[in-house]
Amino acid sequence: EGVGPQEYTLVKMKLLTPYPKKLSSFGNKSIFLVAATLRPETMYGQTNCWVRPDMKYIAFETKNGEIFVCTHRAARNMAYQEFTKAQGKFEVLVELTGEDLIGCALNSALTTYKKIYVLPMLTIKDDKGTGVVTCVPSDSPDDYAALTDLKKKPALREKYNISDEMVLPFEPIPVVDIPGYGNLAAVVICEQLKIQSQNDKDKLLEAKEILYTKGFYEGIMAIGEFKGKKIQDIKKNIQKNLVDNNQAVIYYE
Ligand code: A2H
Repeated sequence: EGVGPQEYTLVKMKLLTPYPKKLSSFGNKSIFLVAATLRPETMYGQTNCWVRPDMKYIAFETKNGEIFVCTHRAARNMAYQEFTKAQGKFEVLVELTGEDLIGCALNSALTTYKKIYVLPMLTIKDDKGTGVVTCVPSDSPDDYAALTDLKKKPALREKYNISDEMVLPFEPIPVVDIPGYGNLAAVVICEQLKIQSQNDKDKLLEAKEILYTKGFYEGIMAIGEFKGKKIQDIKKNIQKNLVDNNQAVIYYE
């Protein structure tokens, strides 16, 4: 980790109705699960949203009248970054756990999948980002490993009441071409390192380090309006387009 604050892109994943019980009081307000990412250029490859089943989340209202769902910690940080009406202030409208959100349907920007689902990831940290993570299995080894766990283990799906339709149809989408790894780099590296599950901590760390640097310095877009361009040159453009279209916001911590 460097000095100074880390910039994240918060992707606004729009919850579809009917809202789950705990959020039903919001009626026709827009509700977003806000996912912190360092890789906005990979959003074309989102297959689902991750939350941690046992972790606590809250809902609060932004100054634009939208409802954001994230950890209490992230909401407080956002309140100091002009997300709310009064500096540093926000009201906890609802408290819920990841488990309350699992199985909900969402729309997210750029991805080819029209409707994606909230699924459990057991390794989400409570002291980083928003506690909501968007899944891009083509480019994130953690995401590919966690999605593969759910696909391979019917008992894990059953435990969280996840139907096959929420998981099995969602395949990694080629988004970034990395010389030597191809356009599904996370899949390739998980196979090369023989990563068995989302709990393979050391190997996942190694996989992430390799891909993160390579992806940035050598990656080329394989999809979308910047297809054929280097990631380095267009990462900021994709982030800006998302923000300008009200599909993402910038957040620091
Ligand atoms: B990244 P850093 Cl395609 N717990 O987004 C665990 N992981 C979290 C998290 C949390 N609380 N909050 C965010 N993250 C993930 C995309 C992506 C990411 C790709 C490739 C690599 C990658 C799609 N998931 O991250 O510790 C989010 O996943 C590799 C590091 O702040 C976020 O970016 O450096 C990244 O980790 C932030 O991690």
